[in-house]
Amino acid sequence: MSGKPKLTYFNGRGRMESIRWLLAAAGVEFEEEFLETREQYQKLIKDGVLLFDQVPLVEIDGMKMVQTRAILSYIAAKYNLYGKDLKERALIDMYVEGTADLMGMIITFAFTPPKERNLALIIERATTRYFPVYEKVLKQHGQEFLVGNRFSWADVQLLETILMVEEKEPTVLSKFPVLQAFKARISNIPTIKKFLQPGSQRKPPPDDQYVATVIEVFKKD
Ligand code: GTS
Repeated sequence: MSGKPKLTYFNGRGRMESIRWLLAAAGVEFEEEFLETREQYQKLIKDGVLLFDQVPLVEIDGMKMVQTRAILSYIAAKYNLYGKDLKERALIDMYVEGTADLMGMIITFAFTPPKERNLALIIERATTRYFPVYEKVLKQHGQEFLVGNRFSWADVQLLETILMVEEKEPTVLSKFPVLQAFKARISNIPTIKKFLQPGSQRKPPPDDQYVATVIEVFKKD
């Protein structure tokens, strides 16, 4: 074994993408195994690797971790991206859950029948519920990062979310000057800059092939 964390998931974003972002931001190299067939998934279950028969799976520090939130918290804590005390950690958790709620709307979008997709609702939630909060927080304390004047998981996940929403609506930050500056600043952190370059392990937006693979792997026998 190389000692690098090993990620098992589809060759696409889904729930694993925030984990890829966080590892990359922490400067941690990782390996990936892509789920492509139902047989692969069934073998993982048969081998007793998946605690709840679900992915994402991350093998790290001798553990076979599942549950996205648990994996992210572990990585954030291990690489000092989780605040200096419990109160900072609580703030980071709140900010992260806000972005996770917004990203969740986008992640399910590709799996929603075209006639039922509601892009306008995503943009409305981004611009009236979530982005105003982060704009205000950054403006009020005037610091570079969301929490404790120090780079954290909250910054990483906010940037990931901003870029995801911009893929749907490029002008979405037009009324958020502080977030525009935040985006430029965080994108320029060397580990993140590297992850944003072509050829990194960052995944593209979901396409039909990705959706078809996920449906095939989880189809009922
Ligand atoms: N709470 C879990 C987490 O956050 O990790 C949910 C994981 C989950 O539902 N994973 C899906 C799965 O394994 C795959 S995906 O939604 O990420 O594409 N589903 C199979 C099943 O039987 O639930």
